[in-house]
Amino acid sequence: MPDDHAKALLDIHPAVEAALQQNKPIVALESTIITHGMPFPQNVETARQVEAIVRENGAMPATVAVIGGRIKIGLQASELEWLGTAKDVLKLSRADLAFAVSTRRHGATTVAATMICAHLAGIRIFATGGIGGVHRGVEHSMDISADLDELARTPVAVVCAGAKAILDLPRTLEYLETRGVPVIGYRTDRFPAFWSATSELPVPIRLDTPDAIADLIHTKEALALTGGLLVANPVPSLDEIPSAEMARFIENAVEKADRRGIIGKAVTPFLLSYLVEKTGGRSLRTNIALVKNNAALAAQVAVSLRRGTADVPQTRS
Ligand code: PSU
Ligand code: MN
Repeated sequence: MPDDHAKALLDIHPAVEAALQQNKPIVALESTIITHGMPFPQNVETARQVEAIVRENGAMPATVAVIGGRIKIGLQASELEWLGTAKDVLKLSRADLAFAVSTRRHGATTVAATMICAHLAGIRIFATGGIGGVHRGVEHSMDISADLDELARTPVAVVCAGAKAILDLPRTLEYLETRGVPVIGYRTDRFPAFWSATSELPVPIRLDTPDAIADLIHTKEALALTGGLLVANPVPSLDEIPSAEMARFIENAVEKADRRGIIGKAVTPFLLSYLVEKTGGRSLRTNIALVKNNAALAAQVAVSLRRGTADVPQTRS
């Protein structure tokens, strides 16, 4: 639960507030995917559908964004629509959140910033598309998404479709291991690669049911292990673009970003929109399908979490 100082900076949507009061399942959703991850109008349509999917699976959606310096936990329909075309919306990670609030700006929250805001509001689970990670060429750029450190420090479970193969996936997994973040493959032994249901990389932990994931979350809390955890949920096979097919597009995109000198927080949005263009919209269809798939799983885990303390193994007497 937030302390009063933080709470004064949050606008919690009445429906979300009611769910919090009644201890009902809630799933946080990010907004960078709306403003910087997908083109209009698919961004708004998807955001609406994702909220509906969370509800259909028995949980309350809470899309997070900063509007006029207020941290919104749950958006009104009109706010969500506005975000879809608004200009001057900052991409907010941990480093930018206080600035956006103190200068009363608008901002969309990344995985890192959404985790921070969800935690302030008392929400324990969050669904997104893909997390940021260690970028290819990290030895030159030092580009490591703040999402990874956030997973290490903030106690929110993040459901994603793995990490995009525009990143250095082996190093992303190494970094998560170093920082002590449990990485769970949902019904898979291989780490999913966003548009592709699988990569070559083994996933450290496999779990096959929402209840098993909820049990792990309870157990981690019982052990006072701080930080979050990552659930990697493969895109449904009908919607995937196999990695061999995607590889060529990705090579081109990374090269192009490099040649244009694109750096910092502009890198991920550039790569995503370049790929939508080069795949003739196919990567966008896959992106939409995987976000929906993650919203459903996150809601199911949120429901399991609320079924009370699961059977955390007890000490034998
Ligand atoms: N994956 C997507 N679309 C996105 C992002 C990831 O398909 O918009 C966003 C997420 O908000 C993620 C962020 O947290 O990109 C990572 O950005 P960076 O690499 O700059 O940390
Ligand atoms: Mn970065």
